[in-house]
Amino acid sequence: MAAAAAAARRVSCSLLRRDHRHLLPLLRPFASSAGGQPQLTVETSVPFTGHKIDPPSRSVDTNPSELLSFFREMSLMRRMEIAADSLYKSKLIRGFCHLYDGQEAVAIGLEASITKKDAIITAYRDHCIYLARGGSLVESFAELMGRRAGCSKGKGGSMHFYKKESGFFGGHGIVGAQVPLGCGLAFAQRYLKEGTVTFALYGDGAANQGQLFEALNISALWDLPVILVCENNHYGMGTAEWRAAKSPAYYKRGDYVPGLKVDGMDVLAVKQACKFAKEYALQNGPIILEMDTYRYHGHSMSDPGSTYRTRDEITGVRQERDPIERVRKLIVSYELATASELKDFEKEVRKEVDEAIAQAKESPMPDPSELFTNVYVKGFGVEAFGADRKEVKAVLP
Ligand SMILES: Cc1ncc(C[n+]2csc(CCOP(=O)(O)OP(=O)(O)O)c2C)c(N)n1
Ligand SMILES: [Mg+2]
Repeated sequence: MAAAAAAARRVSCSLLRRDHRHLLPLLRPFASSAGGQPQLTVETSVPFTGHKIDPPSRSVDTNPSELLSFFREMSLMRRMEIAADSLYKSKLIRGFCHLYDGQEAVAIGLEASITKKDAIITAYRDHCIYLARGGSLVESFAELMGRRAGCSKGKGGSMHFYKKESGFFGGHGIVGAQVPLGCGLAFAQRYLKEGTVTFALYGDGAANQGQLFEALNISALWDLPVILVCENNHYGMGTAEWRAAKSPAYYKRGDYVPGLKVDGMDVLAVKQACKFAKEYALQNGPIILEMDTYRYHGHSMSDPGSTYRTRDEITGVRQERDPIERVRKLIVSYELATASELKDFEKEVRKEVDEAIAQAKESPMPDPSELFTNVYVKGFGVEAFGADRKEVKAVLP
């Protein structure tokens, strides 16, 4: 971080290196330095496309420390997921495990536009959202390895990360089920007049489910402050979107509910869209954001991810649209840090992840009595039988 601070102090907006002049249409610095930091304005990679709404501006305000923190946080997420892959292969993580590498810009851009009083709820691809909400690496790895120090006490595993105090309501394994729950959270926010919103994230596969439309209908009818975020990574397990959806324009699928199509690989575009959506939802009710994104790993650890898509497709996205590389280019062309400083950054990140894994491994497995806590049964291990549920069998831990 010391390198980042030093780099940020060195920033001079008027100094775009000669060899980066070709980026001028993309980068439009202006000389304001309110708050001590130079303010930067960056154009999004592509324009937003609106459905029943005028889209926000493509010019996004940012500053050096934000860009550096985006780089750092996305690198941390990327490294965490790659390390989880290795831990899985060494059998230290078992069961379900869905990785988020490739999609990091959605988690980071969303977090940059809201507060911890706003709520987020997502499906099973949840590790990085948890991290973005302020969760720690140790809690994440401990949860993945089923240890006591995990964010769900080692009882949830990969799909059930949770951090209620920071407005993160999971981590859900049943495809689509989190969307009606998210609408319920928004109902509570409206009822309690909290002035906050809920972002309910779901995949392109989930986007075809009936429950989504039922929840959206009632949310629109009651003007609930909910933002439906479709993370369109273009596949639901091994099924390409065109095999599953008559209309893959998910931002339009709310019909009477407005929507916005966003480049989900561009963290600044995600930030701009989420800020816009929050303001809209507080005034008017639901809106849909379709994030055009991509997952580098297979669907889960049992899927190599290369039987239903070509290697060229994956390599092409990495080369052309990678969210970390995009921010790296911005940082270097603004001279906020050099390429070698960013490499040092990444080395620090790698060390941080390794240390967290070592610490998480020291945490013991949950006590067997935990089998009977936090389950929907009254009392420890008590089950009721019979038509009138009057026969009771108690199994003590
Ligand atoms: C109700 C239900 N049906 C099926 C499954 C099995 N399943 C798990 S993930 C998945 C694909 C979902 O794809 P998508 O919504 O695009 O999310 P992504 O994995 O791409 O993030 C399916 C069918 C499930 N968990 N729940
Ligand atoms: Mg998908």
